[in-house]
Amino acid sequence: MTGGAQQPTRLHRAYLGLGSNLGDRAANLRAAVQLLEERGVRVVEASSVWETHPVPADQPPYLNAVVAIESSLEPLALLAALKGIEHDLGRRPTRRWGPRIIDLDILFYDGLSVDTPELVIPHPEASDRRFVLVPLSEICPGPLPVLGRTAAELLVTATPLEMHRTEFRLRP
Ligand code: A4P
Ligand code: MG
Repeated sequence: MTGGAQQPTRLHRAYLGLGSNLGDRAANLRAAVQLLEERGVRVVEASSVWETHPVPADQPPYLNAVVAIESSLEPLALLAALKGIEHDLGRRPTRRWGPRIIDLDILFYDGLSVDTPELVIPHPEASDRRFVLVPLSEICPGPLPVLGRTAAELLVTATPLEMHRTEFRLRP
């Protein structure tokens, strides 16, 4: 093997879903964005912040948003980084779909399909959730990776959910 120039780092593009329904929800979302940037994950686009009715309903309302990122992290390394940020922001394991300080989900990653016990991409609920599809439609108007349909098309049949846009911003 010859020495020489290093391979350029390959950047991947992914979409992340952000949610919070405990504590200072807007501050939690902003802190997550800041920690992503500090850990080398570049946030290239950010949706509005939406207040959304919780699913299931026996918990406080959520703030939800979606960001597009660029990162050299492979999918499992990105998942580990997200879990680390959730932990650092104070999230501790609770029941599935229970209230949380912060939830960071990988919705799409390049054009990749993954189906393993630790990681499923596209996120299995992405195509039916208004709290994902509405913010996603703001920053990704074209066909979604793997699914091949736009968020607006999927919204036609998505389960109804009360939600409204807020004045909060993910970044200053
Ligand atoms: N995991 C598998 N695939 C992924 C992926 N693509 N991204 C695994 C992130 N994680 C993924 O997740 C449990 C495990 O899923 C992880 O350890 C990872 O290995 P979790 O975040 O610890 O638990 P969870 O969030 O309770 O489970 P899940 O199934 O991810 O729930 P969701 O789908 O995130 O739903 N209502 C409103 N209005 N807004 C919300 O944001 N969120 C939820 C949580 C419920 N209701 C909501 C909202
Ligand atoms: Mg989750």
